[in-house]
Amino acid sequence: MMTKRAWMKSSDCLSVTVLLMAVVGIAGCGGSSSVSYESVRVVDSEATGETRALFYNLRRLAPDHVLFGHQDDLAYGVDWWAEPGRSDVQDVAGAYPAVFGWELGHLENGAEANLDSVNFEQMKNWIREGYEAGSVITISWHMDNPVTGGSAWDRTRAVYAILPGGEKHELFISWLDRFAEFVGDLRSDGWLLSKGHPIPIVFRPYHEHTGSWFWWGGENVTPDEYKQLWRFTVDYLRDEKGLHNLLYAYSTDAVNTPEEYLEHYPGDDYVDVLGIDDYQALRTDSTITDMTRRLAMVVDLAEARDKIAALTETGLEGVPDDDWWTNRLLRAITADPKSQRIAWALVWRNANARTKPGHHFGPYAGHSSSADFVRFRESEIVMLADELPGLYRAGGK
Ligand code: BMA
Repeated sequence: MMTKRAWMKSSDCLSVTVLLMAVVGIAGCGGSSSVSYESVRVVDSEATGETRALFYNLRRLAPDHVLFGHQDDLAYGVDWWAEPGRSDVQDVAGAYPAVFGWELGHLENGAEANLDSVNFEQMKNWIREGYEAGSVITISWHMDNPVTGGSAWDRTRAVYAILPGGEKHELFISWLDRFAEFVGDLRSDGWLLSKGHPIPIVFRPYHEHTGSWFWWGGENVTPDEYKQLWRFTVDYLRDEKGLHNLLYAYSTDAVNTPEEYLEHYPGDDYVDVLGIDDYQALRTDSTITDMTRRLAMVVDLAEARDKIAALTETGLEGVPDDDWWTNRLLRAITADPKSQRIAWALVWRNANARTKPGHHFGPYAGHSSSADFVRFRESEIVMLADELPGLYRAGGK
């Protein structure tokens, strides 16, 4: 197994060999990999170099490393709001998360802020900041119900209505247009050589569709409607809007069999990341084995398709155990050599205590699990932003 240290060493040599590798097509700096940059295939055959490099590097890292992610990390924490440069994860562990999750709910309505009051213009800046820190950016979207105007949790059937020919199709197109406009503004402003290039985004729409709590999931949609919605979304964003900086992540809720996992799967041509959201398993010693089993299943499904597996959402509200990070999350991930091959694990947001007290899934300074979070981050396999190799560099070793 390549250790964290060995990886960083080999990544240092990227800068001096990447040109050579590109010219003569050889692997440099030792180490072995079953993945080559040239063989990487993503949903978008015209994906930008940075986007392809991200996919390639995540695949290369996944066998030995798990990138730690946190939702809304730069926007607010349990006792602060929009303080430049601040992050609860950094407060505790001295570094930013390696994955930043962001949420677009209410963008579809032309709102200035999302459903959790995060201003969209500020969000764009935080996305740029996270990218310049070298981390992965992933976006979810709790979009309102297009039929009723209710929230994402309004279970009124709606997917049939937004498909081509449906009475809300034009409305839905206007939502995707707003998405494209938002993503179009996400450009790098810091790197001298490629200033202005589009920031790669892992887009994770219509998540947790195996449950019935959103209008796009469970009893509220047929598998066929869901697949059509997914494929339409990808085709439209890629081919009509010309977005070539997206990787597409499919994520179910906690399911136990490949059949359940794949019931709504739109096909290998439409998915880059096979994700799973799993919150319930991390409560007790006896249930964490369920998560290990589920992660191993997703890794199997992903690797059979040359895709990436990820724990796209997890956590336990309030982080009730002082050793939760090492004794629950890390244990669940590392209990099996297969489950450990996920590329990242993202915990949900640290809601501001004034708006939603106790609703935090990450650590924060002064919380009783903070010392354990530091132990967690010191583990050989866990990576925060300060340990990442250049994820966006072609050839990426
Ligand atoms: C949920 C909760 C909600 C939030 C939503 C979208 O799980 O955190 O409070 O509005 O995610 O971020």
